[in-house]
Amino acid sequence: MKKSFLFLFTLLLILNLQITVNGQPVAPPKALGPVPTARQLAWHEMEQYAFIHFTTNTFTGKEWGYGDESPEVFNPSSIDVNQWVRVVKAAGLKAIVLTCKHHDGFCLWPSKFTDHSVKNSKWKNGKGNVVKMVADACHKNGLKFGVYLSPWDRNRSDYGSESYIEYYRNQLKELFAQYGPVFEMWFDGANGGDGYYGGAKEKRKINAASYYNWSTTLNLVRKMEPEIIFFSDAGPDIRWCGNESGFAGETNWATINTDSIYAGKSGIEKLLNSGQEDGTKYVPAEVDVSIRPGWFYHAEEDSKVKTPEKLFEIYLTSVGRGSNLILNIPPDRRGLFHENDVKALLGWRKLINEAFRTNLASLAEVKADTHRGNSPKYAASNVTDNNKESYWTTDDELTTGSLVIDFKSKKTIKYVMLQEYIKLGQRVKNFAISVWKDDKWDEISRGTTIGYKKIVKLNSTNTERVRITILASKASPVISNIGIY
Ligand code: FUL
Repeated sequence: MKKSFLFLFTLLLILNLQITVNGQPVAPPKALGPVPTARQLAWHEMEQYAFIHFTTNTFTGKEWGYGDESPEVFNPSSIDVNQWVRVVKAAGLKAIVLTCKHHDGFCLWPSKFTDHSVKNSKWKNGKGNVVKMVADACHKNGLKFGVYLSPWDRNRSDYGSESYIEYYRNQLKELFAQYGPVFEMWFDGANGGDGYYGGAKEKRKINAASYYNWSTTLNLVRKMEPEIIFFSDAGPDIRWCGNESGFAGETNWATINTDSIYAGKSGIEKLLNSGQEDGTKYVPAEVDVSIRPGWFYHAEEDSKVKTPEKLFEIYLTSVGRGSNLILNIPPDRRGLFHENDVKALLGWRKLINEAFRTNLASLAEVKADTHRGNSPKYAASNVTDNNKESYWTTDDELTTGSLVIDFKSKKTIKYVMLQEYIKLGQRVKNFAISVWKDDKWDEISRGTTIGYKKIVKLNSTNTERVRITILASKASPVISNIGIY
């Protein structure tokens, strides 16, 4: 009994010494707001997932159905959602967000609030339900499931009036009650104007800032699914990256002032792409892009599937810039991912695996010019300890600092990966990467923001030492992870 008490006492003393200086604990840096919520942190860690666009457009060849399509045209000949799930997982994607209803208004589940759905299609004699199939297959196979329900509806006669908002909310209730858990809800900002609208065939203009009364709708969904992540141009949880070509800004702040930004507002693309250094809300960007030129499957685009190399480049400009990537893969008229898309996805995964197979930093010695309070709790070695909760940081007065990663022998390096400990807020404004060459430091790259993750592609270099210098930061830099490949 006595012995074990002594052991415990000694252990506590050692632990205490490690985080104290002169008996005083060295306090961590204060959070620099705005900071991510727990659900935003969990979302960051997903990094990449699939988008699936599937509706009558797949069978009519359109991108935006007018809303007058007969439900009968929806008739996949040999749908296999397990193939979707297998390929999505093999590609390293963590979830599927499905277009349960696109702008044409056709519903992939037999909604009781409309006849414009799978229940009036030829497919499975109207007994099929794509949403259920996909949600079940995701949940059974360890993928998360997300919902896209287009606010703009070119089929509904009451689009533009109050009753449509009721309809839209009823459908959300239906979806969340039956097919959850749902990790992300995608609110599309498109409001193109003209449509079928129950036969009216006219142009309708809504006020995107007020018509949908989003706060009521989001509260309703949040009550059903507290951990949901809401995507829209302006958040509230994650924002659009401002383009559909696959890149977040090289400077990419997760923070932004959302007060005057709302879904459908034009002219905000640049702002969404870079975020704002002094933004008042934490709303990181999501990069949405399709593996093909269109969002829906068109046979004539079979030869235009993005190559593994192009997808790898997109990976670097999305995940490698602290955003998440939502990569669209549209099923064909059989209801399968086309062979060309499958090949591209698997080739892409191979490129990622090869590029990031060996982290040279994990076995290297890491030293910093300074660390907070001289406490080992904030030492340089924390950036390679594989623990996302530990970090290197400096005293509060400092907003610069450098870390040297020493391999002890020459290595060929191609990528540097950096991560800030964003629980304390995004901070770094500028950094530089140097390598030891001819007995001195040679700067080979400069960057701006880091955030959740930054991957820097280098011209392949041979060196035994790499130096990461934080040149400017909003407050003491807090770096949790460094990888060198
Ligand atoms: C856009 C839509 O108009 C496209 O059809 C597609 O759904 C894309 C993801 O969002 O705003």
